[in-house]
Amino acid sequence: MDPIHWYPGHMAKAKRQLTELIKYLDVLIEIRDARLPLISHNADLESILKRRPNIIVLNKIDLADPVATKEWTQWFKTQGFLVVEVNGRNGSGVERIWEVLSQEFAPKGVRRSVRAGVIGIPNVGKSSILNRMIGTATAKTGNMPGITRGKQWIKKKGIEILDTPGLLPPKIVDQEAGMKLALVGTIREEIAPTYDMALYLLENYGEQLFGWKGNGLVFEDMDMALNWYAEKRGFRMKGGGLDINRAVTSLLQEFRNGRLGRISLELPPKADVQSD
Ligand SMILES: Nc1nc2c(ncn2[C@@H]2O[C@H](COP(=O)(O)OP(=O)(O)OP(=O)(O)O)[C@@H](O)[C@H]2O)c(=O)[nH]1
Ligand SMILES: [Mg+2]
Repeated sequence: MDPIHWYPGHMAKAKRQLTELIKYLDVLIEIRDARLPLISHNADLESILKRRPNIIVLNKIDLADPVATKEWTQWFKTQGFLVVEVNGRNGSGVERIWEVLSQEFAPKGVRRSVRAGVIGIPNVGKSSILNRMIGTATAKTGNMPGITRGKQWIKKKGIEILDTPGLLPPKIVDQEAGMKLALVGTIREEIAPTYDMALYLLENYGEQLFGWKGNGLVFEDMDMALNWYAEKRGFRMKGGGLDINRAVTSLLQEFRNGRLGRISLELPPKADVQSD
């Protein structure tokens, strides 16, 4: 299996940009993937993120196992975090972000508005959530002095949200984290090893997704499982052979859009032990 590479240069640049961004912010709204709540957080940036209070938003709950998501929310609360579950695609739960912001951070008296910004790794749903938040906001405010032109703040309930999200690079601690980040679509397509990802998915989640055993199916290896999937979907080339490239693409796509079911790729530390 080829390792997924991430270049240190990107991290240095991200650190600089984040340090610059948080100067203007009082609160950070960190979007994480509900299927990967810890792996979709970049621990290298902790020292910067810690400088501001934050709200953790678990997004894409429609794709995650609902039981696991409940456990995660509980786990984060126990750790003292403010946590909100949302579906950035249909907007459910997004109003709750405004509520938490205003309950926890709205200024008392005549102080200026509290400023918040959305941050997160690629493809985690930052823009979707921001658009939903903006959609329900009452007023837009103009450019702020000192901030790059073009950036706007959206105001509601005494809170101003920066309309541009901050991007965090994903942190790939090991091959497994890399695979999971790639599966949820956070790693650039060009460097994502799709064939290995498909095999990894089948190996670790195939039984859960397809219920092979119940159907009396046993595979010698995951290449055989991939053949089975190609056959099942009827992916054949002109000559009649199985179209494995198409199977790989389709499997990953079906996983990403939830067609194979709701599944979480990471469980809270305690539940991890219990499920063994
Ligand atoms: N199923 C599902 N899809 C979502 C949800 N939120 C966002 N998406 C989808 O995820 C993809 C990425 O969403 P974006 O809002 O563009 O994510 P982003 O973090 O702004 O991505 P970058 O700007 O590329 O880093 C899009 O296809 C969205 O439609 C969600 O809650 N559920
Ligand atoms: Mg975006």
